[in-house]
Amino acid sequence: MELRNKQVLVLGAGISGIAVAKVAKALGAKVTISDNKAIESLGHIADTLNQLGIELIPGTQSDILLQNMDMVIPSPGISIYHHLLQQAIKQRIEVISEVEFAYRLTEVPFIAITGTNGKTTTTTLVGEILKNADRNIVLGGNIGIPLSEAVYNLPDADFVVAEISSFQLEGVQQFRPYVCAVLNLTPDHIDRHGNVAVYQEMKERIFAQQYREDYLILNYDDEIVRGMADRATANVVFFSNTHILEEGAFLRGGYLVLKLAGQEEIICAATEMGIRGGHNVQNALAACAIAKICNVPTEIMAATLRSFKGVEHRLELVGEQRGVKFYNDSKATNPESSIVALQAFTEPVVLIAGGRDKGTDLGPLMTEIKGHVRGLILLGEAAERFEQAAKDFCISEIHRVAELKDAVLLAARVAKPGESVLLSPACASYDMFSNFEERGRDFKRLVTELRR
Ligand code: UMA
Repeated sequence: MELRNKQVLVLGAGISGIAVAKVAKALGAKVTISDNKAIESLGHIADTLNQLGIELIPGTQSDILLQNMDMVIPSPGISIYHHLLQQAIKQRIEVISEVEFAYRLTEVPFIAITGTNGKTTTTTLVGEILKNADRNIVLGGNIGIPLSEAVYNLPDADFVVAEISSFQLEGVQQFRPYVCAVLNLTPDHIDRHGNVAVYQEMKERIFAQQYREDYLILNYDDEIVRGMADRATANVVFFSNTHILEEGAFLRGGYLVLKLAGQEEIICAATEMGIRGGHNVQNALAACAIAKICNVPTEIMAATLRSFKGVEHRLELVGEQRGVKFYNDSKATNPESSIVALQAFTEPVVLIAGGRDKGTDLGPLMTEIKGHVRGLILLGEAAERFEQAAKDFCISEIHRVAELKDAVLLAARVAKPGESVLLSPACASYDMFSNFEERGRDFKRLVTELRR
């Protein structure tokens, strides 16, 4: 990508914006970064950017910022309907996402993973399998590592393994992954995209530019995702943990099986896997289908599935107290994630839920809670609505607490040996924490303090 003497405007000085600004600068562009926060809250960032020769403009994001710009790169958190981006499009200034920028930086083939849930686990697992097979990889994207910087720093990689969100897909044009996967699709981020149809449209952009020689991995068990095959140009490989497929990755008699080009291989038993739950079997099947396309031997997939203990804040086992296991699933920021988490438990669960309410239908979650949960502890802005919904479903043991600390202490008191305590909020964290990571770390600290 030729950027010398080009004027680039980056919108948002979060981790994505700062990374892409640095790379654009290194490629010879004149870079301006604008953030709607006041300068006082950008202090340390301002110093760093200043040292790099990147101009930071804090505060109001008005059309004047577009003057003389050749390209605008919005951060993923900024909607394409932002007035400045709409104005840029009107003025025929190129608007691309940081992922599109990263894609244009390299010839290295992309493996891109999207879906409503399971993206981070699957992306990490694919990365682990490829690393164990001695492939040199770049890992990044929505997982928290800006892709542009990661790609720029490792130009000789064998693969770029990227977790991709619907936000990032709003601004892609040429983005063409060699292999991509859509894990599942349930309503999420409706506040951003307006409706489920647009959310799905954004997700489908992940495969829109693929060629016939590329691969698209789709969840056969998810009707909407299965239907995406009708719009695919690439080779479609399905995965399923409920159907024995003629071709693809599937579960048969408790074993993960790969069958591609008529050749069948058994990977391992689902019970041997280091991560629990049917949803993780699906994630593992998707990861193995991807690994197979990258020519990884089955034994390496199996060994990785046995040793892989999951990702922080996703059904993460924190510890055990008097026969009660504590799990941190702070990443579950919507009801669907909490439903799949609950389905991973065979023992009764004391569930800690609540946070910033996304206003989604609570019926399916309450049905799951009724089946798996012995005690429900609610906190945060959503507590009242959750409590009402739980009462409507005749859930008997409901507690309300003010702080996460109270929730952990109460959970430790009410859980019986052999049961598990699960933090799986089904809500965003922003009412009480900066992000889900902070909420998860706080939970882990509180659980550790129980021992004292
Ligand atoms: N800002 C503006 N103008 C606005 C709105 C925001 O200037 O109108 C500024 C804010 O003041 C802030 C910056 O933009 O300084 C924040 O940008 P951002 O929200 O894009 O955050 P980043 O720190 O750059 O993180 C982004 C992703 N964030 C989002 O998609 C919201 C991270 O995904 C991602 O890990 C990171 O880039 C690296 O690629 C997080 C996320 O919540 C984990 N993703 C969503 C999810 O998983 O549900 C999609």
